[in-house]
Amino acid sequence: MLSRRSFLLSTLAASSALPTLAYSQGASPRADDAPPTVLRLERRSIEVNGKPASVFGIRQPNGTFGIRTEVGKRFRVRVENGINEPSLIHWHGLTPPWQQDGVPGISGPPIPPGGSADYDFPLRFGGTYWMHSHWRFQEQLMMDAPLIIRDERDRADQQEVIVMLGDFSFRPPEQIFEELRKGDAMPPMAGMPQAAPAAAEMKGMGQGKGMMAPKSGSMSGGIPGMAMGAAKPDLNDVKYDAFLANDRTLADPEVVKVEPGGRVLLRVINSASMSAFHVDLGALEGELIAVDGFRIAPVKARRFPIAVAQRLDIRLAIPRGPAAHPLLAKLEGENKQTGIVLVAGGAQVSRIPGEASMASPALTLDLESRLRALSPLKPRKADRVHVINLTGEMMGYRWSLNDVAWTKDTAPLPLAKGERVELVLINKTPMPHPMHLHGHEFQVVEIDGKRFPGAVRDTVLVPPGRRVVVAFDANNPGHWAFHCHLLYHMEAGMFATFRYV
Ligand SMILES: [Cu+2]
Repeated sequence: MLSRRSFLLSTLAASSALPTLAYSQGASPRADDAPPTVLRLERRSIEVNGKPASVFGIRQPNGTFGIRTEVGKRFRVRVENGINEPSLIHWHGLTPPWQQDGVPGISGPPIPPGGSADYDFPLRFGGTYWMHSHWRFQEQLMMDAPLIIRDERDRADQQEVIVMLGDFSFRPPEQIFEELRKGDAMPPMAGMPQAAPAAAEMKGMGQGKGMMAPKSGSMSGGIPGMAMGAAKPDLNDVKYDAFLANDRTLADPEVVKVEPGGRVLLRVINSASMSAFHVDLGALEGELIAVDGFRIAPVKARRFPIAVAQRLDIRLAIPRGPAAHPLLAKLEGENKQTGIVLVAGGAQVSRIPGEASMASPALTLDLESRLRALSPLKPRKADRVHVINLTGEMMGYRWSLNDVAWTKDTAPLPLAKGERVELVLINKTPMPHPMHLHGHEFQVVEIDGKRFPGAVRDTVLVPPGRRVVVAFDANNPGHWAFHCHLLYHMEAGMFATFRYV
């Protein structure tokens, strides 16, 4: 553990921005500063499927989950670790000095039980972000919260509604990971006795229309060397007990009162550990105005894909007249769903089943290829290109980048300050991987050989067999993580770092 003094010294050496980060037990803020916003890491109890569940939470002393602040302000936060294990919180999508990025062993040490850490850096952009633990499997146990930075898109006549999506299991995450490694939780494969009912189920699902079989029917995954083009994507490694929207299932969903004829800014955060969804607005048409916090040319639709760790800002116009408007999130490849209900004018809320009549398709890049950034990167030739193959297999649950499963001894990928960098992400596996870069926003500039000025964002989905190129400017020197945001893939080693000073 670094002392406060040595940490400040190393921070000062690395940055001229004078951040006041201090990882030490009981450190107090500088006397000349206003008190920072306190975020407490805590244990809490929720009810899932009628049973109590012990999970984590990140709350201010007044009970607010996470933080809402404004662009242009500084992010002045003290994290207090109130749980009986180490933790460290990552500010997903923000661009802090690297020592404040919250990745244990890369940005700095974890906060010990009873300890605290102070953060102070400028907020460069508005938008919908989130925070989550980067320590072991704490994210699976809901050590996460919204991080909203208000800007001009927030209007006085518009109601903000936040939806945090999650996947929940009563099994401890360590056990889930163990089962994945041993193959206990693997899908039944062709030739195995369990495969028969699964195959029958798949046949009953109707072919074509891009409909994907549920995981139990997916026999392609886990077969190494299988031809990518012919294989159905292998989805949903983990069998979850429930899918949550703001901590609740559809058996008892959150009901939000809205004004008939009013406007809503819906901020959807996919904080699930392993699960991608389609956000289904039902009869309402939504206007997608930002992805991962960054503005895009608006896209109108009733259904939007959201991969793990991504965010969607969607404007809704609530119809006049009393009505209940369910906002659902449908698990890709299966018929499971979760969601909340907007109620205008005291309408009755009828029960929504947790299972839809039809399975949802797998996420595609159809929307991604149509997105256009409102503020794209300046066009520029890449100074450096990293080709990063997404590699691995279900067998033994081995996941890697360029066939290297990351360890502390893995050398960082090189780049240099001031460079335009392009990452060529090629998915060689039968599973989709949502890839996240820390400390920088990137722009999607190519899909399967077609160049276009796509969305600026921080997490991009690379489906099986696809090639996605993202570009970013190396403008935030430090040591940064780049990884698949599927929690158990990351833990298995689908992770790399970039280092430049
Ligand atoms: Cu992955």
